[in-house]
Amino acid sequence: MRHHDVAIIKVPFGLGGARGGAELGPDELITAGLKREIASLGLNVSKEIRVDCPSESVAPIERNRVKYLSEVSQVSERVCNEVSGAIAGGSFPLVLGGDHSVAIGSLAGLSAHYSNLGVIWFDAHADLNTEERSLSGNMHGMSVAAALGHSAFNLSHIPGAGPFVDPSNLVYIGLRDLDVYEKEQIRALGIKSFTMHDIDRIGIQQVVEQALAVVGEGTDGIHISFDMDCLDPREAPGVGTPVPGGLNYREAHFALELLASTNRVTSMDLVEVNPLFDQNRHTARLGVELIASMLGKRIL
Ligand code: HAR
Ligand code: MN
Ligand code: MN
Ligand code: MN
Repeated sequence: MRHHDVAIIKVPFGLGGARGGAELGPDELITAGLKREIASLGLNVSKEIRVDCPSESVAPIERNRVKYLSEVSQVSERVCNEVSGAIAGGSFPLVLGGDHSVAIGSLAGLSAHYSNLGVIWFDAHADLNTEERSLSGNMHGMSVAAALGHSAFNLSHIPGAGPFVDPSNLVYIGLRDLDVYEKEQIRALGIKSFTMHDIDRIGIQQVVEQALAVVGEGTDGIHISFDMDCLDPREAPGVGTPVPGGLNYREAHFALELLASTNRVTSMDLVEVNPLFDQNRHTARLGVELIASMLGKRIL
C-alpha cells in the first residue's frame, strides 16, 4: 500500500440487490473489527463516512422494469462525491457495501482522478446487464454496464454515469453464473475473464499475474471491486446471491496478498455482505480479514 490513510466509506444500501439485508453490511464489518484490524497494520483511518441511503422507495416504482433506479442514482452521486473527496484528501478509499450497485458511484468518483483506471472485478457474476436485457431488474447486476456506459437511457441518467472504464482495462475473476447476454457482451467487448474453470486450470497465482498484466499496463490506478459472492458459499454464506463452486479461503486471501504486494492498488470496494444469511458474523469477519490482506497484512 502506498497510502497511510484509509477513508472508510460505508454505504448501507440494499435496494439494488435481489433480497434485503446488504444494507446491514457496513455496520457488520465495523462490528467484526475492521478498524482494529486497520490500526494493527499501522494504518490510519482518516475518515469514516456513512453515506445517507434510502431504505424504501422514494417514489412509486417506475413503470419500467429497472428496480429503484432513482434510489441507485441518488446513492451513486453521494458515493461518487465521497470517493472523489477521499482521493483529493490523499486517502485510500475503502467502500463498504451495500449491494454491488454501490460500485457505480465508486467508479464514477475514481474516474475524476484517474484517466485510465484498471479494474479487477472479483465476482461470481459479471454485473453486465442493461435495463433492456436484465432478467431480474436488480441494479446490482448492472454496475459494470453502467460504468462502461452501456445503456440506451436509464443507466446513463445516473449522475456521473460512464463510460468511465475502458473494457480493455477490466478483468473478471471468479465468474461462474452468467446470463446469456452477459456472455455475448464479454465476448463482443473482449473483456479478460478468469472464470472458476480458469482458476481450476491454471491456479489463482497465474490468474492474478495475468490479470495484473492487463490492468497494470498503461493504467494510472487499480481499483479492486470485491463481491463477497466470489467466494464459495461454504466460506461466505452471508451473501444475497450465493453460487456454489467459488474461491476458497486461501485462494481469496492469496489473490489479495499478491495484489497488495504490487503496491499499485489505489482503492477497493467490498460488497454484498448480507448478515441475514450469515451465521455468527462469519462472512463479515472473513470480509475484514480479506480487506486486511488487501491493505498489506502478511502472515510473517
Ligand atoms: N445476473 C443476475 C441478474 O442480473 C444476477 C446478478 C447477481 N449479482 C450480484 N452481484 N449478486 O454480482 O440479476
Ligand atoms: Mn457483483
Ligand atoms: Mn455477485
Ligand atoms: Mn490497458
